[in-house]
Amino acid sequence: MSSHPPVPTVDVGPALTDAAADLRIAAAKVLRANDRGALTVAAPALYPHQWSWDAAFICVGLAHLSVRRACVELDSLLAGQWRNGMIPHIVFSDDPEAPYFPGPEWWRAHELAAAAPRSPRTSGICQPPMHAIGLAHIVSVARQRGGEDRRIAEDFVRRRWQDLYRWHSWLVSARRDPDTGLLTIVHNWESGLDNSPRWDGPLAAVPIGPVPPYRRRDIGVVGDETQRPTDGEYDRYLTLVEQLKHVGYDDAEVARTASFRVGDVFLTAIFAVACEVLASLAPHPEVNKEVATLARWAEESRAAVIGTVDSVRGLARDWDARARCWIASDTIAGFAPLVCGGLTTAAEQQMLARFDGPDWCGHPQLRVPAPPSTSLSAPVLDRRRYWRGPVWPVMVWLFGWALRRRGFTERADALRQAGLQLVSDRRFAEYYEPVTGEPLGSADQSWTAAVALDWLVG
Ligand code: 9WN
Repeated sequence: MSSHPPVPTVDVGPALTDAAADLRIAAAKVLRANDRGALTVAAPALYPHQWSWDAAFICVGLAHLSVRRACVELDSLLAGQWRNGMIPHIVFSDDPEAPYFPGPEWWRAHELAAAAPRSPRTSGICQPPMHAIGLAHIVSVARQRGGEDRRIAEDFVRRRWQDLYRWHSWLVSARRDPDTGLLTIVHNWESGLDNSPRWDGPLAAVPIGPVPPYRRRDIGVVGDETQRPTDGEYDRYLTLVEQLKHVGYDDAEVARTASFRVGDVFLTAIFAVACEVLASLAPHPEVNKEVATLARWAEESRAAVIGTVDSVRGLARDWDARARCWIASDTIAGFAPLVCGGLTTAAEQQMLARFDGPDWCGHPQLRVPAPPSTSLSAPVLDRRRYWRGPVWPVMVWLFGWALRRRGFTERADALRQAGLQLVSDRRFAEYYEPVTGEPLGSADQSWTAAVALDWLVG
């Protein structure tokens, strides 16, 4: 038995209970407090800049507060888009009081990369392409509201659709692995699931150094190193950044020289569904050719994801392109096909049964029935450490969204309920201990508040 108090039930029936209404107000307050005018920081102390996939999730919540402000969020992110189409994983705010390591002076992308903008400063890698999905939410809220909101959102789509298309196009041209059809990441930070056990093998093969002396900031902010990646891992993360800097972040050189090159099945699944969503947002018939291309990329990427499923364990796998081997792991990424679809009905039922089963959402020790980042039955489980065990509300939202989209309404409702119970402590933590429900990592994390808001409004 856990020593923590029982999780309060948040009734999300048609009329909001007082608890749900209070939670909604608290979530909106976090988004407002983290708003720096034109961008929302991912978290006030730990991540005081704009992150790429965070911004997309943040729009899902922001749209409910202000369609106009949600569009501004994506405009700010796209101001950092590189000339080659890449949306960088961090767009740094110009606030000198916003410390983060590694910051712009470490990445030096504006000096070293021919494709990077001089301003705003950015990092030199990417993150999963959630943006079309965030934009679709803005459009859907705006269409329900009509009037000025609808006009703002539709105008945004007309102005920015091609930029999102260029981003998808870059992922295919610079990152698609010809052997597997998966999109390749060249740094584990690009996955967004930074220290997932999925990357243990490929990272172990990265020779450390040379790396200039550095001091981590994250541990001081979080105050508990058991919740963050280890120093050994950070040495490798920064080694990889040095390698990218060494070749001026040039796509072809990076592909040739990077000592971490992995086909990321989860990112590819997000890409597949994001291509479909982006196609559905096409602003006018002049982009029909691009729409057809998006449909093809969606189909090819979905097939690539399905092609990774391990027939014995029943989960999707990543591909280590350097070692030329599959990476099997008991992590949430194994359920990538539930995000993008494409399994046969029988195979999908089996995967859903696994998702609901005792190693995952149905594990008897789980605080709430939501998928942890790593299975509670896996030997590598580390219940407090970042992507090695905790439950991330934002992932619960993503699976709920994807399942609802494909007609699994009951499951999506159950995930929404579980997610709401998790965040009912009003801490809006970055992640939660899966057994005790203790809030971990950063407090007042913007994307947690954003998905909570969407659960409460949606
Ligand atoms: C490195 C901002 C980001 C998320 C990532 C999450 C974490 C950064 C860090 O925070 O990563 O990008 O410093 O740990 O892993 O998914 O986008 O919230």
